[in-house]
Amino acid sequence: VVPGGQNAETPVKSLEKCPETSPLLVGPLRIEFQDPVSLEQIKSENPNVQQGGRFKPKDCLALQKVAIIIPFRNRDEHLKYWLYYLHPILQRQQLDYGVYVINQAFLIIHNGCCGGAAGTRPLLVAAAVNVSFFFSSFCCSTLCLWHLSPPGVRESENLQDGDVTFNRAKLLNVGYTEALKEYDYDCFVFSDVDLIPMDDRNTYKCFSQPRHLSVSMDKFGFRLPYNQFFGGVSSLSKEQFLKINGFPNNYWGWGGEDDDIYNRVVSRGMSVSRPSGEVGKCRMIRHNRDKKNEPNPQRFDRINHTKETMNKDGINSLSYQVVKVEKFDLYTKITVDVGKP
Ligand code: BGN
Repeated sequence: VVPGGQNAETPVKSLEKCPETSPLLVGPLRIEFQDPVSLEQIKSENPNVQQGGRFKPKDCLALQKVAIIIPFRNRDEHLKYWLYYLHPILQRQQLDYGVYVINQAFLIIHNGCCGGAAGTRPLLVAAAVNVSFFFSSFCCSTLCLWHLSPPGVRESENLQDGDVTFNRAKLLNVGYTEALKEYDYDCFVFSDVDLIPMDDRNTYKCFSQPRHLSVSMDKFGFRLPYNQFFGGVSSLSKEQFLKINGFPNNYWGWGGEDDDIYNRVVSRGMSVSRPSGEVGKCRMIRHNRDKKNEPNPQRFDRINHTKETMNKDGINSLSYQVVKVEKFDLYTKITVDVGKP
């Protein structure tokens, strides 16, 4: 017993840092999308993943705290494959991580189809987020997102995904913001839901420069489609993300937002880091073009003006409404209304 009454014999159990390269990695992986996978199966194969899709290694202190942000709408089949393949990989990579699926919805109260909902009365949207708002007869579109039967009670099963144009980059900004409310993440990996790495040495972490991870996609013949390509999967530390004022909020529809992000990175004097073409191989799950994600005709003009717009459009101008936060076994789903063009 040392002076002061503290017991010097009590071993202080402090975890050692995990090694720079995880000893658990296996290298190339077989990735295929033939056989369906079920959430139950994924759950039982990943017993150490905690609620909300969280994990940290037991035997060492992870080098980075990584939030994985997935912009999402209507792709549950893809999400299952993503969870099936990525959870084992991310655990082998010895990361302290959480998976955040940012689901784009749109709040419209449709009086016509929400029988008995005429007049003005408060509608409580998810008590958890403490948002309430009023509706009256002002909005009437083809869309009924919230179907009211008992007054003031939302029937979430009537939630539709919205007839509004997709906004990938804004969803990524939302993911960054929401993940930080939950944990002190220092690294953010932004991943499309349909991209699966084919080699676990492609570590989903941050580097001294913003990183592009999906460098050799099967869709592009396992090559970069062009040198400035920054789409698919990328990672930025909190610091790097803030240095570029986050991502643009005004790219509605398909294309260009990743080029804008690339422009931001370069214009702030950073460069893009990449794994080798071998380690960076990945597969994309084939799919038809989504509805309401048509190529954005403004993208050509927008990416020509990143330098002028990036200071006022980004994480500093982000506004959205959280509709609900759901903690599932394998991921956290955050449904948001990001508005419309
Ligand atoms: C590019 C798109 C990217 C997309 C890649 C790969 C644009 C901007 C105008 C040139 N960029 O052409 O957003 O990730 O293709 O599909 O359309």
